[in-house]
Amino acid sequence: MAEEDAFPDDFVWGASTSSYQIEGAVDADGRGQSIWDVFSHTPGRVKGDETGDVACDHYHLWAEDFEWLARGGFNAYRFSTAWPRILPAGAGAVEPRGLDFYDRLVDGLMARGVTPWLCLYHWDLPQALQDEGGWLKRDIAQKFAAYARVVAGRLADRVHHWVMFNEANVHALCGYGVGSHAPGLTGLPNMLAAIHHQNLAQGLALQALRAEHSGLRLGTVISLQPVRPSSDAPEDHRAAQRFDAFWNGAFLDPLFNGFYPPTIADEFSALVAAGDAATMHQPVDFLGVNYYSRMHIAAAPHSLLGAWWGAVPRGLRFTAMGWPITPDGLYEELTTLRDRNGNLELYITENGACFDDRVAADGTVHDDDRVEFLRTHLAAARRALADGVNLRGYFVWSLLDNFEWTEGYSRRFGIIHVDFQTLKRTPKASFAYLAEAMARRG
Ligand code: GCO
Repeated sequence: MAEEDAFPDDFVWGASTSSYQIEGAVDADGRGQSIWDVFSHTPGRVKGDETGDVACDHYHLWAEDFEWLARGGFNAYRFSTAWPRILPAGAGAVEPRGLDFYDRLVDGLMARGVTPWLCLYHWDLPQALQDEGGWLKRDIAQKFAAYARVVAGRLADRVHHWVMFNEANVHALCGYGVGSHAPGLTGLPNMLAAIHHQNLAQGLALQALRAEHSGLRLGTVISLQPVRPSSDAPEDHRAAQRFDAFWNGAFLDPLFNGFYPPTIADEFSALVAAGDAATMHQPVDFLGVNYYSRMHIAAAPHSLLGAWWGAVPRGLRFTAMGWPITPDGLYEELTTLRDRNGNLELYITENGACFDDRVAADGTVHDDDRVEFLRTHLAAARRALADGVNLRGYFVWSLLDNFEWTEGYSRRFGIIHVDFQTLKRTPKASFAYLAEAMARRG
């Protein structure tokens, strides 16, 4: 039996996307500016100075995209709501047309038998809040919880799976630490503040939704990837441990234990107030794991953390993003999480790969390298299941080729090809592969 045949009948098969990466229509229906609108329109920040102004125009083409979900046999879909569509100024007046759009998405998914998974934040902070300090200021935590209440007030009657954040770790490191993502800030103090205030905001939102609604499955999504030292050198071991503490531990420990990893806890002491531990330490019903690649970390004395990606073992293949292809790292991550969090309900909420797809003369895209990537990672997930991991689902990143942040549209992760001139969607061989794998589940 092939690996993908052996998943449980109730296994969740989904695809993930995010608002800024696919929606476009950045000025439609009262939407306010996000930090990614400002960042992408700042010359030199995004390859080719591309922006999410149009992206996949999912705002208008969502019905066609959902038809593909149905045709593929997906039973779930993770999307994110754009905070500035719903609260254009970040707080205060609600824009009903923003909520109406997500109403259309939810009803459109349910009409096609696809369960909506709603992510409240995938990096597109209202610029108006950034102007007041954004994730650097502690009061944003209350504003995030208020935003969560507004969204749940409209959609919790139909949406039962709620993700608080997508990859707060990547957002803090890239957006506030090294400046490669919006809002383009740098420095350890900025990153520490963004880490802590997202952890606080997450706790408050979980408390609010738990208190005000019943029957919801509440969780969050973190990019969780095993860290190894690039060499046996002591400085590389120290660098790997420090990077692991910031990338993985600074998000898992506050949520599941109420404290920061001991090796870095003192760096947060100026930010942590009485009661914060209890606020961050909230029960969740599931954890979403975004997995791409094992991380090989080396000492980098002049970098933000004194640690950065370094040499990788010989013989590995790479995706077009330069990420090593390490499916065994997914098995390692899942079994590590099984052992550290009481075998909590886990979902792979992102897994996929970027390759330089070629469109054949007949318009087909034979992305065999992406098929092989998905096959080997599904096999790793199946092996983890067989070893007792409480894995309940798999969401591919991504349904569509989309705006890959600072890489713009040059880096394609979709199982559906998007021609960004015509917006034509063409399912790739990987779409057919996943559809076949899911069909065999019955
Ligand atoms: C992430 C984000 C996605 C990316 C994807 C490829 O995991 O970084 O959730 O928005 O597009 O991972 O980099």
